[in-house]
Amino acid sequence: MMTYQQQDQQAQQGRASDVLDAVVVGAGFAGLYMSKRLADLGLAFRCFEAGSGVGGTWYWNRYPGAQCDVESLEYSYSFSNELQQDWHWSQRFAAQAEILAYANHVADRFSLRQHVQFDTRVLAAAFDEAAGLWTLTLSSGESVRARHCIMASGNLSTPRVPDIPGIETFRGEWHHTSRWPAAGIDMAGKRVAIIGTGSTGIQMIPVLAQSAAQLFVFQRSPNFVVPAHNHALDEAGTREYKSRYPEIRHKAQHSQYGVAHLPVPTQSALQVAPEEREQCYEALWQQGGHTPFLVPYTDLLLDEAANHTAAEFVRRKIRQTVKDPKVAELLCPYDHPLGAKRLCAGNDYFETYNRSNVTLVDVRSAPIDAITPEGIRCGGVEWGVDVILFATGFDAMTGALREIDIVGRGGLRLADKWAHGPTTYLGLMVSGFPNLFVVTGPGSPSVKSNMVLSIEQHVDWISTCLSDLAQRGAATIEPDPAAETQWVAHVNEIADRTLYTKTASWYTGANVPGKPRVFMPYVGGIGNYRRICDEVRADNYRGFHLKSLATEPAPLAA
Ligand code: NA7
Repeated sequence: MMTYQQQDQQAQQGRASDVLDAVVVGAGFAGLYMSKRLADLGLAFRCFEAGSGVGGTWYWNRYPGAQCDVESLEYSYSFSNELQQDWHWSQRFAAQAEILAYANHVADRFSLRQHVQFDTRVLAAAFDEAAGLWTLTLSSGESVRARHCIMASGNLSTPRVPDIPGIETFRGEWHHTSRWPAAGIDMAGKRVAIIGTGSTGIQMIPVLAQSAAQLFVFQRSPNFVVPAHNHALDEAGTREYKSRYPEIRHKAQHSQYGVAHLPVPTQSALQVAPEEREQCYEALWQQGGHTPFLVPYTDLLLDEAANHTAAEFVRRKIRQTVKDPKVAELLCPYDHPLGAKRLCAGNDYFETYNRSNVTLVDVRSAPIDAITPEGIRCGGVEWGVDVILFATGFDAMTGALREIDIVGRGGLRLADKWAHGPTTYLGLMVSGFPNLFVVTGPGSPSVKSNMVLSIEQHVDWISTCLSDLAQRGAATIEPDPAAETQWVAHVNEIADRTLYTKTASWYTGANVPGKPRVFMPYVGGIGNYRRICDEVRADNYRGFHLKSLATEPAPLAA
């Protein structure tokens, strides 16, 4: 296809030849596949990545125990059959190092590294309405201009260290789990504190307990954890699975969560006899993994009484596993329905609290007052430690976009537009910000789905859209404000039927002080979502405005 550069030249609009067709921000799974598609289209583009390597989440989150909670054979690209047949996954749930190796393999296999400028953070992006171009300011001091700006900057890429007084006085070392030093941390013989018991803390705690002399777990809110039951994948099983990949991927792409192996529930948890329900939960507990536990019944995430049956089952498991009844009770979550916060998958998580070198510190009843030179002080008690690890989460979904000063049409700042919560059309684009695409943005299934498949779906949609724009000679695409408003209402309406919106979590922005409380992902199912995106495109980009190179509006669907 003819690139925009060529079209511009042909149109003799006198634009500078340094104008790119597109820039991609981030070289994680989204940025890599986006780069592949742009290269296939023959477009002129660059990808900018703050890290020194590819992999995004899996580049940054190298803390001990880091592991995916979606099965490896599903949490992988589907766009190349050769790739999915050739790559060998060793574990049911791959560990960080293996997923990072996979991302590097993909980068090499498809010659993607040449497009990426590493160690380069995008600081600002401003839209020049007259030229129809984005100008990006980079940490290297350079700036680049491009027709399209594609944010592949991730949903969980802005780490959050809580504002606890005294951190600068601490004599030991401290780290956020998502900024783990490349050389690792020697825990041997050390007194280690971990603050936070979300997915990250739950993965790390059992591993840390094996090397630290003493491990102090500072828990504010307990979480529901089901066993991962990770294991090595056997060759025959993998071969058989791979032989069915086309059918499996198709099923996943049209499912609720983007995971093919989950059964579709047919009955309410309240319709079945208690003994039968218990057997069902027990079987899921033995099977392991977090997603199956969310879907045995139709209403676990819709009805509090139904949810209570599963929550009670897990609380019973905690009490059976943890020997000290007081510790067991502290580990039992009561403040949210099971699954309304991310349901965690653990490896011997509750068992770890039976170790003599592990102490659970309840910072709900006695919050952390300060970090001192020697450790952490809670409710007047000082816990002396050598290392503090912050497993305190992320400014999720909007954080990475908020870190970039994004200015759209008429000087509109994205931060201002989103002051009361993110609004998008389809989670893909924002009105007032022409040609700015967000891969797995708020308002799309994103974190409530198998991220790799959702990334592929968005990247495919964006790539097709860019081809369509070029073919029509359209220079810009931008959502209509009314279409955006309707989409946001639709996302909220679906979310409001669930228990997600009744729970303070990072899905709702509740973990970041001052962040607006809005449930951000689309939970209507990734199959439905894909259908809607395809229909919008087939219906002549319904709800979008396309404008031609000559700045005249191109014919549009209403
Ligand atoms: P999460 O799930 O946001 O967990 C953060 C944890 O840190 C959570 O237990 C918080 O307790 C705790 N926290 C945060 N601030 C504080 C302070 N000031 N004091 C004590 N405890 C605190 O982040 P993760 O990294 O574990 O997981 C993020 C996602 O990554 C995960 O869901 C997967 O999708 C992958 P709180 O619950 O706020 O009381």
